[in-house]
Amino acid sequence: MNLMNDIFEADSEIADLILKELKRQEEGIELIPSENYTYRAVLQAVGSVFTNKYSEGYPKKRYYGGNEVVDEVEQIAIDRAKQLFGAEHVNVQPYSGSPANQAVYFALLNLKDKYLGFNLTSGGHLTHGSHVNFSGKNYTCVSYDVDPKTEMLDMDNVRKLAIQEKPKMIISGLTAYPRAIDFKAFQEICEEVNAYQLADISHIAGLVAGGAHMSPVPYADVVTTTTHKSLRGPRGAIIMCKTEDRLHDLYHPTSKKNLAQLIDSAVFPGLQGGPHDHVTAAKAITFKEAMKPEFKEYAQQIVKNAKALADELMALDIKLVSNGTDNHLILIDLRPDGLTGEGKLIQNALDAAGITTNKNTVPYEPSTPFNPSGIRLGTPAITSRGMKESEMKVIASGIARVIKSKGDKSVSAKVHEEILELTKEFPLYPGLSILK
Ligand code: DSN
Repeated sequence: MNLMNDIFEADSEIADLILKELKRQEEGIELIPSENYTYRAVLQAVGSVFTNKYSEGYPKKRYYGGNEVVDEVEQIAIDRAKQLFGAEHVNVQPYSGSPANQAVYFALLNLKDKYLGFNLTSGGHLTHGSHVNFSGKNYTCVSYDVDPKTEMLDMDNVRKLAIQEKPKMIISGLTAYPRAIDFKAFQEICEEVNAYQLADISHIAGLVAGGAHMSPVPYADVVTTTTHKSLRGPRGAIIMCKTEDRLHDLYHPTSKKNLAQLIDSAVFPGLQGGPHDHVTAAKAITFKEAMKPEFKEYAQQIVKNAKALADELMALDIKLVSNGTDNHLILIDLRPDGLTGEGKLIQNALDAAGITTNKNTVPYEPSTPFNPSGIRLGTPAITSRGMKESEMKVIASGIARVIKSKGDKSVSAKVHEEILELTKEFPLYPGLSILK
């Protein structure tokens, strides 16, 4: 059964656009590090009848009838996530990464409370304290940054800042930082200054699940992750946490709730209404896939591909932030090529070459976030397509030529021909007929 067969009859305009997007995804090289190609089973679960149901509450504690099947699905998703990550407690209901982080703030902080977050322009996320986001408007964020010379995090500096500022929470995690994060060192600092650690592993969850990056789960009080990035699942998120509140007597002395209960009640009824049960079913499928031995190989290959792509780019005289990568992510610094503030120009030129990336700030960005000096790349999606080190050479060559040409249209057109040849060898969803 293909639940999507009816789209043509219901709305041929949208059906055509789905086909057009499939073609774009199939013919291009997807290098946005937060994107991926999910499993066919996940696509189908998201299109399933679970979208019809309302289930406010938690398994066996619902506010609507008819939830006996949803209860089974949600409990399976919880149990699998616990097993996959070794977590004590998991909430699988957050709609996406930002609401998941918002729920943690809501559970642990009072308005205006102080916390430390990673500077957005150097690799943190919008929800880690940006002044335009709830995290910067409602709470007092003090940002830590990378070392200006190495462009890497220096844990001694984070520790000094934590001792000076006495935050209630420290966020570890990244969206544009190409290096490994030492979650154990973050936890030691948190314990020294009586702060909670919130580890946001949205980008690296697949690497953590596959053993290709240190897991924060044994250390951090709370861990959030989206499920659709390197983990390859549906759009959504989960929150993992310890059961006990290590800082209960200090910060929640009158509360009868432990940490797990604080988090659950912040998600529902604190912030969200009915969970997206169709997405919960897809999350359960994703966690099952991620427990297979093949997923370990996949996670290792993401990192191998990122290293191969980084090495090849550097061999072609492209400057990378921190001169390399430890994870799935690469940040190109365009400034040595005379392209300060021209990230948008290069993103567009790469789009014309069939290579999808995103413009991004570099540490201590001299231009603006809308016209930044960097390009962010990542390997989860191309690794899902089966590409390996030899394909990274072809892709690096195309990227380097586009950058060195400073966005010359004829260079992008030539690279596009090569990309079309390459992607033909790696069909996306082989055999899938999305529409009749
Ligand atoms: N938009 C995601 C990213 O690209 O990193 C984070 O929310």
